[in-house]
Parts: sequence; structure tokens; C-alpha cells
Amino acid sequence: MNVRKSITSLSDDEKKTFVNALVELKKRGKYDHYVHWHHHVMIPTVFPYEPNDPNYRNGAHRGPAFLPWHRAFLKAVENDLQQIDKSITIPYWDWVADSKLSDPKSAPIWDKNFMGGDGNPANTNVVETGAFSHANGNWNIVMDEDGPELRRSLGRFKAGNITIDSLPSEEDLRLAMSEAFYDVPNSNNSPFTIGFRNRLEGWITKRGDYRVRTDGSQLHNRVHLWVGGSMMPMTSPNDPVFFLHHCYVDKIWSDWQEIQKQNNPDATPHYVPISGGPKGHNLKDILNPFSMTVEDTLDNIKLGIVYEKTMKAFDFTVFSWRPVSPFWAD
Ligand SMILES: [Cu+2]
Repeated sequence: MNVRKSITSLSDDEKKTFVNALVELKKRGKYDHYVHWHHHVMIPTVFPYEPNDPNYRNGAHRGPAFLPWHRAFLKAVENDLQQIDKSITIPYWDWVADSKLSDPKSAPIWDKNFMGGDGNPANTNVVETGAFSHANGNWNIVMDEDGPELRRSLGRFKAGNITIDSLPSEEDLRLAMSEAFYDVPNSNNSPFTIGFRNRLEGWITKRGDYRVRTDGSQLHNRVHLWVGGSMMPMTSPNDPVFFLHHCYVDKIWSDWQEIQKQNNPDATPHYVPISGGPKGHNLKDILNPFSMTVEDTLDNIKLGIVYEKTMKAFDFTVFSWRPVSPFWAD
């Protein structure tokens, strides 16, 4: 069994092994494939008419397969890392814990001996510390894919009157954990599509739920924006923090599945749609470019993965579903 640990449980040696293995995958030309896979599966979303045409649904985002696709992705990358060192598992970044720090920018994840630090605002947000700084010579990003330098702008995202200066809070996580349904029709990214997947992906904003307190994108999406720089476009796996972020997203899903198994056993497999949904998002659909179906990803134990520090069902109040009506929300 592969135990995926919190980054706060890693020894200095484990951190070093993980970082070196990423650099080695980059050297071997493997790493850049990850960026292409993620980029490629997202391409249909560039069309403005995409939400209205079910044939143009993104295979990995804005729909139910968001969590399965990324679980398959993490597994593929972890297999490659283990070719370099068998002891490696992808660690997770508990950004809810970091949201409680007075300065999340100085959290251990951003140490120069681990993921490296913030970008330099005086130098177009280029990351200048750690193994993934371009100047260090080991982390060249393909020019067509947002390169060549890795960039970050921790907590400095601004668009119009929205600033993303905080990480998702424990309260935000509780809203997700208390969702009883995995997804609801139309399984899209509307702020009114209430359900675990859309909540965790981060599309349920203040507009769709009065219980959301912070402006703009939530949970998973919010973290991409908070890190900023290379984590913003479709090529976001260019920043290896992507994998630590998605590992935590996957852990949250795994914890939610466990809670649902206990509280809601009749609703197995705790996934929809079984069929008839958008292409690539149904239970038996293949998660391109992986040779796995949605169904194959649903049980992380079957994939040989367990998470350290599992959240317990009694840590969360599981509400029965209470509709948040769009009629008086906007
Ligand atoms: Cu993401």
C-alpha cells in the first residue's frame, strides 16, 4: 500500500528525494507530457459556446470526471516517480491548515529546499529560489507551454474588484464535506449546481450559496489562483505544486467517500452520472489519455493508495440535501 503523507510529515530526506525525482523526470523528458495531458484534455473549454454543447465538454474539469481524471493522473505520475525511487508517494499540501497561519506564504511548502518560494514581483513573478527556479538550470518550461520560467504570485491575484488573498478555510471545507450528493444535473460549473464535486472544484461561489463568505473562486480553483503565475493557465502542472495541491483534493474526495459509505450506504457508488451524461464523465467512460475508466478510480484502496490522517465521519455534520434556490440568490 502506498501511504500518501502530509508534507508536514516528510523528513528532509524524503523532501529531497521527491524534489530530485521530479527534476529527474524533467530531465528525461517525461514531465512535459504531464503538462500536455492536462492541457490537451482541457482544450475544448476554449470555445465560448462550450457550456451549451454537450459534445464539447472538458474531459477533466467542470464536470463529474474532475475528481476521477485527476486521481488517474496522480497515479500515473506517482508510478513514474517510483521508477526513480520506490519509496516515493506524492505528498499532500493541506492548504486548509495553511489558511490558519498568519503568513501562509512562509509555510514550509515554500521552503527553498522543497517547492521553492514566491515569484519576484519586480521580475515578472519569476520564482528565483529552489530546485524549480529557471536560473538553477533544471526547470525549463517549454516556451509554447507558458515557459521558460516558473512563475508564482502567492496571494496577489486580482481581477476587477476580486482579490484572492486567502486560502480556503476550514469552514469552506466543511461545506464540501457536508454535501450528500456527488453531483446533480446538469453536472456543470454553474454556481447553482450544488453537490460535492462542483463544491470542491470551486465553482459554487457567493452567487450560488449565501453560506460562502469569500469573493470569487472557492476551494480547488481558489488555490490555483492564490498560487498564481504558472498555476493559472491550462498548463498548470508546469508548477510541481500542482501535484501536492491535487493530492490534497484527492484526499478530500477519499475522506468524503468514506463518510458517505458510512452515512449513506444506499447511494453507492457515490458517483453520477452512471450513463447518459456528458462524454467522458459517465461511470464506464475512459479517462483520456489514461487506460482507466471513471469506475476504476472510485476506490483508492484498489489503486493501492491510502492517506495519512483520514478525516473521521464524526468530524463533520452530514446534512440531508437542502436546496439553495437560484430564485432568491441573485
Ligand atoms: Cu487543478
